[in-house]
Amino acid sequence: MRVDILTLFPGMFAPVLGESILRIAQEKGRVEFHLHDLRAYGEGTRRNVDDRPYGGGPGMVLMCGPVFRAVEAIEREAGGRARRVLTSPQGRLLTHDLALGLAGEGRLLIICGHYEGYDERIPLGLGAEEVSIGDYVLTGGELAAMVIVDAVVRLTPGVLGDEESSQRDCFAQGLLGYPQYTRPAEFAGMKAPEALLSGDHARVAEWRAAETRLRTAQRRPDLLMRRARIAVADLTGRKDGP
Ligand code: 6GU
Repeated sequence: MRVDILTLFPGMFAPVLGESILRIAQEKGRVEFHLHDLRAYGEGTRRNVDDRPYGGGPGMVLMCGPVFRAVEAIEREAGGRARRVLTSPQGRLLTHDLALGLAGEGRLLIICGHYEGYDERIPLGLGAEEVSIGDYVLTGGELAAMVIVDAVVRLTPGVLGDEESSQRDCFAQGLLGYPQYTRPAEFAGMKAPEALLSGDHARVAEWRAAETRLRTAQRRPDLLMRRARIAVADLTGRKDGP
C-alpha cells in the first residue's frame, strides 16, 4: 500500500512512522509513506494556503487552490488516483470497519484538515471522504491522520505476525477485550483470577467470554445494540441493516 499525506506539518510524522509496527511494515515492504508539504503549493511569495471565511467569523479557512494543485501533483507522481480522505471533526467516525475498508486499498491520500476549517469545495470537488477520530476537536488534522494510518496499516495483510493477528482484535468482533493478567499471581493484595491460573483451557475460554460480555454490557452497551441489530438483519435477510 502507498500512503500519501498532505500536511502543513510534515515534520510531525517522522517520529511516529519511524517506530514500532509502522516502521516494521515499511521494512517489510508492505507500506510506503510519502509526505507532502502543503506550503509548497501555497499562493504568492508568502505561499498562503488559507484566507478569511466568506460571511465573516473567526479563524482562517483552507483554500481550494493549494489543495487541488497538491492533490493533482501527488497523484501524477504516484501514477493514479488514490482513495482520498480528509481529516475533519465533521467527518464519519473512524471505526474498525472503516479501517478495514481503507486497509483494502492499494493507495490512500490523506489530506490533513486545518485547525479552523476548509473550503467545502475541497471534499466536494475532490470526492474526499471526511473522517473524524472522535467527538472532540484537535488543533490540526495531523494527529488524526496518524491515528488513521496506525489503525489501517496494522490491518493490511502481512503486517502483523500470526500470534498478534488482527482477527482477534476486540473490535473485530464488535466487543471489548477481556482483562489480562501476568506474573505475579498476587500483587499488592490483588489476586489474578483463579480461572486463568487453572491451566484448564476450556475454563479460561469461558471466563474470558463471560468477562467480555460483562465489560461490553457495562461500558459499551451501544456495541451490544449494534450486534443485536446486525443479528436481526441477518436473520430476516434484510440488506438495510446498520
Ligand atoms: Cl479528523 N481533525 C480535527 N482537527 N479534530 C478532530 C478530528 C479530526 N477528529 C476528531 N477531532
